[in-house]
Amino acid sequence: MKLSKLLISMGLATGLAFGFLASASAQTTMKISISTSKNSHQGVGIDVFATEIEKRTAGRYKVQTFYDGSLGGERESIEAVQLGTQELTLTSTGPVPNFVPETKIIDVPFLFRDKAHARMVLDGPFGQDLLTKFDAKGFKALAWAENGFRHMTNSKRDVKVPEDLKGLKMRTMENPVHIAAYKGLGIVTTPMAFPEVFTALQQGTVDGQENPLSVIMASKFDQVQKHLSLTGHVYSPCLILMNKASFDKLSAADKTAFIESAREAAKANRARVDSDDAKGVTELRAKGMTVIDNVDKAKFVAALAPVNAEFEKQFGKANLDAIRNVK
Ligand code: EAX
Repeated sequence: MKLSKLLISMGLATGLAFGFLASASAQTTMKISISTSKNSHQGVGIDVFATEIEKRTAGRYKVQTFYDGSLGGERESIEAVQLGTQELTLTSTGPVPNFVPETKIIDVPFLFRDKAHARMVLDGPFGQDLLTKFDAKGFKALAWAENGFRHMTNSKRDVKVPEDLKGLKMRTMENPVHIAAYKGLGIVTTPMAFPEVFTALQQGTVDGQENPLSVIMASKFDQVQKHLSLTGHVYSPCLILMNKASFDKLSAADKTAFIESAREAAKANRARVDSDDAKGVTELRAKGMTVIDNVDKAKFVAALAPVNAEFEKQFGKANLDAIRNVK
């Protein structure tokens, strides 16, 4: 072999070896988790996220999806994302005030008129500004998603008026705003991580819980709860959170890809919440639940007046009104 040929073939071999190494290390795998099942509004959200990320980064990033709280409950997942042992999670705002207290205001009951109002606030300047509050706490908040409006279920009785809630032992999220409000309604509050809820309802550790139709259906709470009241007492936002250091390492184009994928995920998630809301009552009745669908919300708002006065002090009446007045 002539020297020139030898050099060319050596060069080729090295090139191939480097090429191989480069492509082998070019794929980065990340984890994302949810507390509900694959066949749920959150499952749809993270599935779309994973597909979009692969597409938008030409396969350089791959997102592994974990359902049913298999990596832990929401608080644990948020902690894992903060520490970086897990890159991503889609979580409700339930446990979030313990990490980013500024989010508390959006967990105030009867703050949003309907889903369109909530989505407008969260996708608008107020919500987008709130996302930036996560930066200082080790997160990049990519986008808002949702669970929908929360309703009450229990195994004891139909809840038509606030008085019916008195003395009911209900599981709540680990959320200080919810807990204060539900106590104000006379509920015996039992904060608990979501993965424990089904068993707690089944064993009668608690009488009831509250969650949107999307969550009630995905988690088959109809198997362990008889009474559902469409109280719609609070909107339940979700967030797609990413470990800040993992996000900061991305190229500018990949950062955009991650944010846009999260927005696509939220779109799919919200569309599924809408379809769950549209068919939920019929489905849950068919599964044997008694559904009170004519709850007088004004009575619940009135019962919450003393707690609301506290919220106005804590969050500022002007701030609450600014959210209420978004049209
Ligand atoms: O995000 O804990 C809850 O009740 C949440 O709504 C549930 O984990 C879905």
